[in-house]
Parts: sequence; C-alpha cells; structure tokens
Amino acid sequence: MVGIVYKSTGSWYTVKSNNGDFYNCKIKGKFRIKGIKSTNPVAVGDRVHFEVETIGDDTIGIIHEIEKRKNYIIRKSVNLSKQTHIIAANLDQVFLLVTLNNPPTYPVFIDRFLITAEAYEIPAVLLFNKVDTYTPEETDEIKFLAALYRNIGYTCIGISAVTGKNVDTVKEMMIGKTSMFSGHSGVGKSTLVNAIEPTLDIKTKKISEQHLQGQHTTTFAEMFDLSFDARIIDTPGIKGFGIVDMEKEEIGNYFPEFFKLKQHCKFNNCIHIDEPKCAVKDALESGDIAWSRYQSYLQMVKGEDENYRVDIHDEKK
Ligand SMILES: Nc1nc2c(ncn2[C@@H]2O[C@H](COP(=O)(O)OP(=O)(O)OP(=O)(O)O)[C@@H](O)[C@H]2O)c(=O)[nH]1
Ligand SMILES: [Mg+2]
Ligand SMILES: [Zn+2]
Repeated sequence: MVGIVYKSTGSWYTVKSNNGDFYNCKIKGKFRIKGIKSTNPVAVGDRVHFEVETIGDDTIGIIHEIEKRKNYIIRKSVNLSKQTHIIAANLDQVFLLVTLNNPPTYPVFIDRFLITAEAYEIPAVLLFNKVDTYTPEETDEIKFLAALYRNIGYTCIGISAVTGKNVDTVKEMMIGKTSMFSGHSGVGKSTLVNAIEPTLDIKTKKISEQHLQGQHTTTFAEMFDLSFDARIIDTPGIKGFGIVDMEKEEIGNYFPEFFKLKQHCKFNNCIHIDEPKCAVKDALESGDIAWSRYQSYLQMVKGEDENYRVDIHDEKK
C-alpha cells in the first residue's frame, strides 16, 4: 500500500493510505535511508510504501520504502552531534510565525529559516502573529520588520489567531496546498490551526500556563486535512535553526537580495566579506541591504553560534 505520513512519534508513524484509511506503522527492521544522518528517517509528509500485517487483534503497517522527497525542511539537532532532524517533507509552502516579545523572535532566526526554505525553493511567508497585543511602538517595530522582508520579496502578513484578523487571508493562501506552520514555542501555531479549522480543537497553551517558558505544548509534528482542500502541518516549537549541508560559497545564493547583486561584484566567486568592489557591501553601505541580514549572513558563513543575537536597530552609525 501507498500512503502519506501524518504523524510520527518516534518509532510509530500514522500513515493515511491512498484509500483514506489510517494505519499505525513501524519501519521495517534494517531499513535505513541512504545518505541522511537524521534522527528521524521518515518524516511527516513523506510518501511511503507499506505492508499490512495482522498480529493477534492488531493490524499494523510495516514501512519498507520511502519515495524520493520533493523537498524537506531540515535542521541540526539541538545536541552537538552531527545529526539532523527532518521537520517535514513534500511541502508546497511554509509559514513562519513571528512574535515580537512573547516569545521574542530575532531576525537571525527568521533568516536561518528563510535560507533553509530558499535552498529547497519552498515559498516562505512570514506571519506576524498576536497583533492584538502590541503597543503603538511595538506595532511600528513589526511594520519595520515586515517592510524589511517585503522589500526582499517575502509576503508578510500581520495576523491575530485570537481575534481572527487576517486569518482568512492565510486560509486563502493555503487552498489546494500542503503547508507547514513553524516558529518558536508559544508563537501561536496551534492556535492558528484552530482558528482556521475550529473543529480540530488541538491542544494549545493555556493562558494560565503562559509563564512556563520552554514548555512545548505541541510535541510532535502532525498533519491535518482541512475542510477546504488544504493540508496543514502543525509542528513543535523550535529554539534554534542550525543550517545544514551548505558550502559557505553557496549561502549568499539563498539571500535573494544578495544573489541579485552578485553579478555586479568584481569577482564572480565573491563571498561579500573582504573582497574589493563588492556590490553587496556597497548596497549595505547605501542602506539597500539591511544590516541585520548581512549580520545573519556573516554568522552563517563563519559558522558562528546561532544564538548570537543581532538587533535590527543595532546598526553602525
Ligand atoms: N493575544 C494573543 N494570544 C495568542 C495569539 N495566538 C496565540 N496566542 C496565545 O499564545 C499561547 C501559545 O499558543 P500556542 O498555539 O499553544 O503556541 P504554539 O506555537 O503552538 O506553541 P508550541 O506548541 O509549544 O510550539 C496561547 O496561550 C495562545 O492563546 C494571538 O494572536 N493573540
Ligand atoms: Mg503548538
Ligand atoms: Zn560581493
């Protein structure tokens, strides 16, 4: 049988078969995926082949093949091993939920996420959530950030999963597609899924527990079929976003505004750091490239710790 993985809880996978039935599946003993050192060989969104086995009263599926992925979102595991974690596979678009202070989302995190999406050519959209909570100053801050990313070409939408503001716009963008919600824990991913499809009623953090930092409410990525021809993958919050498998010469290609200028650099292999006559550095100088983007870029090229924070207003005067 052929199906799509809807949920993975470590050793068990929930797979929806082509005929619409859900099966609890395991991976066939020695089966490993070549070339990927991942903590999870099979991810939500994967198309898999499986045999149905009946053991006593239980019917389970045994996955023996995984189809080639159209794309996937991958990150380094939080521990220091070289292992990677595939967050989801076969996506049509990804939405990154961003909040200003509850919790804070820093530009470097946004950039690492966007670069990963660019590398697989997955369209990425930024959703600035919780707009109902912001002071006028914070609203200005959000508008500044949105303008920065809109300038590069990303769609940015201010939303509120609680009041419903612009939720219909997000819904419309999801029709006919498989999308993923990502972002730090507490930004409102699951609340947004519920706002889009109230009948799902998935677990979100209670207001009374909001002060409990670092507590993930969603613990496994899970895909849901929506009533309007769309599929959404809700994911657990991620702390950091370690980029994987990128040569330092290649990173600039995934910053669209750098890539556009590259042809004007004196050296065609320019990495925009110490080279003379660099169009990217000129654009940084003239303000056409955002300081925070260049800092994120430097950090990635130099392989620095991603927890190093860059403030968008921290510009050299
Ligand atoms: N005021 C306000 N609160 C919101 C909004 N969206 C989400 N919240 C609140 O933020 C808290 C966290 O929401 P969740 O949906 O559980 O966050 P999550 O991103 O799914 O978090 P994890 O599952 O831990 O990754 C909840 O108390 C929500 O009610 C919003 O637009 N406005
Ligand atoms: Mg959640
Ligand atoms: Zn250059």
